[in-house]
This record gives sequence, C-alpha cells and structure tokens, in this order.
Amino acid sequence: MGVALGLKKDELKNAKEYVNEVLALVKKKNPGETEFHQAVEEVLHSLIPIIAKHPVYMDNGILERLTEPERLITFSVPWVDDNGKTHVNRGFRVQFNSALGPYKGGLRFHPSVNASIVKFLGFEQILKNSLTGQPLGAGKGGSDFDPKGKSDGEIMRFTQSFATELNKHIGPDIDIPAGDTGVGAREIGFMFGQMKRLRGAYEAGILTGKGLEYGGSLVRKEATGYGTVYFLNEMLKDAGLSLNGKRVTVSGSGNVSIYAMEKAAESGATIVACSDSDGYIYDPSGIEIATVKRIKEEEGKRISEYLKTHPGAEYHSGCSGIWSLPCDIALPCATQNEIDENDAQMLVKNHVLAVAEGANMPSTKAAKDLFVKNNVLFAPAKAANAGGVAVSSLEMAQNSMRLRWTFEEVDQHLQKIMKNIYQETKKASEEYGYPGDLSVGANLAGFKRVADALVSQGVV
Ligand code: NDP
Ligand code: 2IT
Repeated sequence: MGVALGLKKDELKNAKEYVNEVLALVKKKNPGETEFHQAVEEVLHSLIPIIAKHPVYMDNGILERLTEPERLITFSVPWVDDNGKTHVNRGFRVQFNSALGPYKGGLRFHPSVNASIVKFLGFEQILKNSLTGQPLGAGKGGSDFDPKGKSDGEIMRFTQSFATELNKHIGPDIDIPAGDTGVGAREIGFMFGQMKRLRGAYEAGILTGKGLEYGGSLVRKEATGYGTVYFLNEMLKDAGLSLNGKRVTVSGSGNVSIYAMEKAAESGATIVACSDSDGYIYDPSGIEIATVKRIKEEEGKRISEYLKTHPGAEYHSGCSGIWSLPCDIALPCATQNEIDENDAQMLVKNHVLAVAEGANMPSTKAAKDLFVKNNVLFAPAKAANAGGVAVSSLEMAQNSMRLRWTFEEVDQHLQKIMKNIYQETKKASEEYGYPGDLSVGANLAGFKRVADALVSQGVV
C-alpha cells in the first residue's frame, strides 16, 4: 500500500491511526448497528492511501463528518388494517450528507428495516451519488412495515400515513426520496398524492420514480438493472470478454433483477436462474423474462408460479442455493449480505468470471476478498448500481425544466454516466496502487469529490 504514491511510512501510519480512531468512534456511537459498521469499515480501510496523501482531510475531520449523519429522523406510522385494527410501524429518514446537493436516496419498506440498515444504505449512497457526477447529496429511509399479504387499501393507508410525516422534511431543494425494496411506482404515487394535498402545491421535484403520466422519467424503472449491465459490459470489454453466450445467475426478481435480466439477455446472455425470498428457479436452457415480469410486476405472486407455465424448469426452496449453480456471471440483485464466503467459494469453484452487484452491499467483506484474490472481475454495488439514482437525477432535471426527454435520450445519458463511473473507478484503483480492485477504486473516486466539497465548504 502506498508504494505507487511514494508515501512515507509515518504518513501511512498516521492515516491508519486516524481511520482506526474514527472506526472506533462510529462503533461506540452506534452500538449494535452491524450493517452500518460493516459499510463504514469497508470504506474507511480503503481510504488510507488518500488520507495519507492529503493531510487536509485529516485536518478538516472529513471522516468524522462523513460518518455522522447530518440528521436522523424517526417517526411513528399509525395505520388501520381492513378489519379496523390499528397498527404502528416505525418510519425513518436519514439525511446523511449534503456536500454535493440536496439529500437523495430511496425508501425501503421491509420488516428488517431499522436504524442500522438505513444508516448503512445512506452512507453507501454518499459515495454512490458522488460517483454519478450529478449534484446529489445522500439520504435513505423507509419503514419496518411488511407489504407482503397486504391489500391495496392497506398499502395506500400505510403509505399515506408514512408520507404525512415524511412530507415535513423533504422538498425539491432539500431532500428527494425515491423507491427501494418494497417501494415502487404504486407507493411513490400514493406518497405524491398525499404530499400534494398537504403542500397545497404541485411540486413534481419532491419525489423520483414517479409514474410517466405525472412527471416520471422514461428509463427510471429500468435504470438500476440496465445500468448494472452497462457497467458490467465495460468491465468485461476491458478484459477482452463479453456477455454473449454467457450463463448468468441473478438473485431476486424485483425491480433491479428484472431489468438486469432483460439487458443481459439483450446482450446475448442466457439467464439460467433467479429467485425471491422463498426460493429460486433454475433452467439451463434460459428463463423466460416475460413470464417473470408477469408473475412479479403484474400479479405480485411468488417465483414458484413460474413452473406452472414452464414445467421443464426446477424450483428449489431457500435462497442461498442459487450460488451453487454453475454460471459464468453472477448478478446479486436482492439484498445485503446475500453472498457470504461459502457462497463465494462455490462460485469460484464453478469458475465464475464476473460478479456485478445490483443490490446494495450484497457481498460480505470475506466474499469480496475471495473474488479479488481469485481474479474474478468484481463490480462493486456503489458503482455498478448507481444507474437508478443517476436517472433519478435526470428526472429531477426534466421536472425543473418542465419538459420530457425520449427513452433514447435518457438511455444515452445513462450509458455515458455508467461508462464514466467505470473509467473513474478504474483510474482511482490504479492511481492509489490497487489495480484490478474496483471496490477500492469506487470508494476512492467517490470519496474525493465529497471530501473536497466538505473542505471547501468549511465548518461553522
Ligand atoms: P424489490 O422490492 O423490487 O425486489 C426485491 C427482490 O429481492 C424481490 O425479489 C425479493 O423477494 C428479493 N428479496 C428481498 N429481500 C430478500 C431476502 N432477504 N432474501 C432473498 N431475497 C430477498 O427491490 P429492488 O429490486 O428495488 O431492490 C433490490 C436491491 O437493489 C436492494 O438491495 C436495493 O437497495 C438495491 N437497489 C435498488 C435500486 C432501485 O432503484 N430500486 C437502486 C439501487 C440499488 P420477495 O418478493 O420474496 O420479497
Ligand atoms: O439505492 C439506491 O441508489 C436507490 N434505491 C435509488 C435512489 C434514488 O434516489 O433513485
């Protein structure tokens, strides 16, 4: 470490000490928040060479400022079910960092949502949004509400109650939420309707991921999955490879997974498996994406339904078995820590060529290290899945200008942004002495822009 930069031993030692001090502080101030600790630890360790090279970051307390959310809002979300029974869920919004623009990031509705999950997601979002090159700060939010098995009426009442409180804290130049797990166009629509009533104004720029009829952008729905594959294509091309003829395994069957499958198939790959939280389907001759779309997007049913129209496919219960299937490329697009060291070992044993993360932090640190050690091409989440938030930024731009771009125009912007993220990430990994490690490259490239903005803006 540091050889490429000509750093002196004591410069590196000071930087390491600083990183360890801040890590200890984060753990002390946020006890038991394991996902948040995991995300911070992974990022901070990789920043040692840049901290050593630029003492101004240490002098300005940049790591302390980057790891402490500017604001964490917690609120109760009372709602009434179809039987007249009252429930109370917990709502969150973390407004993590505003160095580069208004807070921006998604909302997640899932029973596992807690302060640790929203903080890890919000922290990752800082560097991801920076990598897009767009004027975006970072935030994240959601609730421990479980949308599974709820009627449309229950979803609407819960979402309106959530929006009533969240509305106090957002605005087109303050904080612009969007979707994430469990929050799609339907929930964004309910939130927009409620907030419009409360605000007494039609402010299109308060949310992104809106319906196309009322201010949404073409390509936003497809953006994260498409963007992940655009990034993957760049990475493969650089290694003299392509998706053509490759077997691809994709976890999940939600928004990110579906459009990653669609674009990978368009690039000539065969999608051999996908999953939901109950189990996975496997068909080495290729999964039919139109059927997955119908089951998940239109009918909201389980992935096991796939076998009704494709009896030749296999269904297996449990999710993690998906990584034991032979494949050339793995796209984890479901949730955090879904690939552990054992799963990574199975993928390596099956000679996986590349892993591109569509979900946020889907690989544990040990899994990631194993991929890098075994020369598996690895596209880290904060770079590879940045297409979603990048197109959210393009939605905001269109809302401000009160005009709409065509599908092709937005898609061109997205492709350019993903190519640029790949180049910046690769360049930073080489400049700081980690060639081939895009994870470190993404952290360094994302960090530099935010850190420089924080230095320029000073502290009161
Ligand atoms: P969706 O709710 O549309 O889909 C999530 C999918 O993952 C579903 O198939 C779901 O199965 C499955 N899943 C969720 N939790 C688990 C679990 N614990 N174990 C196994 N499978 C699970 O969410 P998205 O596609 O929007 O998000 C997926 C990931 O991508 C998340 O990590 C999110 O943070 C990230 N992401 C999303 C972006 C976006 O724009 N939407 C942008 C960038 C990243 P089931 O149906 O059974 O719940
Ligand atoms: O994790 C993410 O980048 C998202 N859920 C998308 C955020 C956004 O504001 O579009």
